[in-house]
Amino acid sequence: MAQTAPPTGLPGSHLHDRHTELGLSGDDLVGMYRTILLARRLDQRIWTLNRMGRAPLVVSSQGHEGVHVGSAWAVAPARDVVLPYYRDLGVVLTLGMTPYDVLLGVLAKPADPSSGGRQMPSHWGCKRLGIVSGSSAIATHLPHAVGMAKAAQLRGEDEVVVCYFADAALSQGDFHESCNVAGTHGLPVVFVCETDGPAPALLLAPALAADGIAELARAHGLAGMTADGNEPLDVYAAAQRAVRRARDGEGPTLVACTTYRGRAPASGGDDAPAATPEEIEPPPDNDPVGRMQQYLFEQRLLSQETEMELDAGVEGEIDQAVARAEAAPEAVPDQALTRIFARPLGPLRGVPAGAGDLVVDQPAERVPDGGAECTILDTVRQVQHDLLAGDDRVVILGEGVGPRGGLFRSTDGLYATFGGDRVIDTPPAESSIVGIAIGLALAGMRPIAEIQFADLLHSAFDQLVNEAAKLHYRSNGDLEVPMVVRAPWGGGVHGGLYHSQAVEAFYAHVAGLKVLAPSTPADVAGLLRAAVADPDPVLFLEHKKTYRLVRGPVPDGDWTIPIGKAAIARPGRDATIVTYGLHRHLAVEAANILAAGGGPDVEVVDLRTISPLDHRTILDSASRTGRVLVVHEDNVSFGVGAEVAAIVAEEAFYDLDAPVRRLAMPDVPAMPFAGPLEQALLITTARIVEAARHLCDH
Ligand SMILES: Cc1ncc(C[n+]2csc(CCOP(=O)(O)OP(=O)(O)O)c2C)c(N)n1
Ligand SMILES: [Mg+2]
Repeated sequence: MAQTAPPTGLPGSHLHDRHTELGLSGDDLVGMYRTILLARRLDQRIWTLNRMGRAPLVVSSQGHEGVHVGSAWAVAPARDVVLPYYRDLGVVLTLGMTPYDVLLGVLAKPADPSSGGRQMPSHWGCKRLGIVSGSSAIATHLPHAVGMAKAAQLRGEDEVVVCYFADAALSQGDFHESCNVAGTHGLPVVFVCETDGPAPALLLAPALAADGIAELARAHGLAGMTADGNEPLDVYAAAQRAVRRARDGEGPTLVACTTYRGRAPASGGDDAPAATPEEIEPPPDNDPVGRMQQYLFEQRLLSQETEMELDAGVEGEIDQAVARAEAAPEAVPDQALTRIFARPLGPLRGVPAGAGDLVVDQPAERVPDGGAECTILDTVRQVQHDLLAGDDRVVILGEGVGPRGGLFRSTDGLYATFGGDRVIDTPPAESSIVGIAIGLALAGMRPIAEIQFADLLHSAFDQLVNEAAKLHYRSNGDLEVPMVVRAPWGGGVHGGLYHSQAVEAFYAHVAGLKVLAPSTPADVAGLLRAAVADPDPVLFLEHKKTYRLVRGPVPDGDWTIPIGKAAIARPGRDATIVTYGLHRHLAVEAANILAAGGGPDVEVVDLRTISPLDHRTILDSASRTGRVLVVHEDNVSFGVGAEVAAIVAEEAFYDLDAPVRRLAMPDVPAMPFAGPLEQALLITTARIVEAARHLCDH
């Protein structure tokens, strides 16, 4: 290789050979430099395409290349798992994505390996390369990294999970909740924080220096390291140590890297200038491209001539990638309607016939006869026991699920039988409970997360709605989230505002989630097994008033009940009550009272699954009886009743003899504690009798 005289005496110059100390060869160094240069040139090209009107959005990575390539060089691609931040072009190039892959994303082409054009550019993902799809939220992926690291720890694998984020994440609860669990469990995870000064949107918010960030990590039980992010070898040294610690079972590390923002963070209305010139322009010797180049010159690993050849090679590779990506086929509209569920259970509402994913109808298994009488609570416990015994991938996690056996005792005895690796006590932090379950599921486990009360699930709304529900869609079908979240719901137990809520409508609204609310011990058994076997995220709601009140036979065996199928709880001719949960039992009781008194013969449809809703059973019943009453204890407005009423009105209107009615809780915030106030809101058997009679009198 031709040699050039190295510049000497410059600030930041490297007179000693640092890379050999770090175990890097000359080829490694040239490779690192080429990747850094590729990231810079590709970013510059994407800006150019943007200014020419050929690329709709740039999420710039300029300035961050030293952090990206320096850290990702310490990762074993496709063996370790990486959860990048949206700015991490250099990370994904190091891991094996090509400029063509990147440009397919920039141009939102269907062949984009990250999301098939579903996400904005730079929301990276590629299962083949161990790159896990992220959202636009700044810290929701941290608990996923923790869950994936927990899976590696449980399996005894020496895989390391590396998770990137930046300063803004430090203010998020998910950061603190994730560090807390990573630290207390000693997980094989490396967090890399890219500090480039306050974001333009946050100019007034205090920023932490790298030392402060590392200190924060130490407080959570992680090792905290700092690195000069403009110095790729400094970053590599820290990342290599952190990865080695994780691989050797020594626990998690946070590497805080200081860098700078070379351009506006993204294109758009406010992309120039992003901040004051002092904030966006690096001091002359701070650019990681220049620093690495200087090091290579000094170490005689590169000459000006070979550097120019290398640069021309990079430009040529980008030219070709642009041409190929621009020529790649455009998305076709029907692609918007696919890959919502890994296992679609019915045609999706609003999707035209012939579009969308192929639905494979699940044949209903025959449920055996007989079986011991059990309560719902006994059933939940026994089925979880059997699932843990039958499948090593099943783990239970939640607050107090371990030796204490769960708040309602629904995991009683499971810790003693299966130990703390299978029945995992978590801190009282719902977002991380669900987020970690997502990570476990992404890593191929079958987590069952318990939330003490459905009312407390709201702090995990983000994880359920923005993450679990969208991962399959946003990864264009690359990823699945086979996770079950169990939560006791419902009122009538003097639980007050925060231990009584009906939450099903919030989640049933979300495409990508399956929401179950079974009401008999047999349905709980069959549907809990089906939920754990299902490749999609399932919210499994157990009405807490039924826990000890409702008893019924649970046949032996591991039969399942198909998700998305309602049951006729009581056949009838004159009217249909559509309901679920506790109110299935009250509705059957009401129907029996009416029949005994010579009144109408009322059919009761127990939905069992809220989403996907069993249209066929509802419409068949509505068409036969001509009258429909929906009963639920959730607020009357915007609830399941509204959806059922709309479907019946749209598709069975001419079979109706009366308008569809709803009997539901008035639109008050939640059930109050005082007995008379709670009584005022409860939907009782007597009220169902009255409402059904009124409907039949129409
Ligand atoms: C949960 C959440 N809140 C707010 C935002 C809006 N937002 C987009 S970028 C950004 C700042 C990010 O700053 P930083 O983490 O330092 O990353 P940088 O853009 O500097 O690389 C914010 C607050 C978001 N994406 N997610
Ligand atoms: Mg920043």
